[in-house]
Amino acid sequence: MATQPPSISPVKPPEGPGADDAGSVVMERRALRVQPPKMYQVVMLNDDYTPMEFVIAVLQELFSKDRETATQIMLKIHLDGRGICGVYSRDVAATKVDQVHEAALKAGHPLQATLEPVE
Ligand code: TYC
Repeated sequence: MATQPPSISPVKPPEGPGADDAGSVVMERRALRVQPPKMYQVVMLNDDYTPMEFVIAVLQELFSKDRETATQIMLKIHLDGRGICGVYSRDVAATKVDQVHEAALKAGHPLQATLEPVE
């Protein structure tokens, strides 16, 4: 991502009696506030067919979870219908969703994931 240069805006000098440099232009340097990037959570959805072990493996391999954490997330999805796998910048989150779908398709499972902006 390209960074914006500081904005420089011309400021009118004071005019009238007492203004010693009337007619000249003063350049004021104002730094732009840098906003933190918007973040996106990858949400995995439950289904009745994908094996639990496959979901655990996906969480370990694509979302860098240890086995215990992956198992807890998988069980949460199984019970609640959905669960958060991780929070990333938009491009990284979109890539993770693609990777989940690619791995599921290759293995013949209907596992689905989506991304949602974090408030
Ligand atoms: N519900 C699946 C089963 O009983 C397991 C599962 C968990 C599937 C999480 C998808 O995202 C998922 N085999």
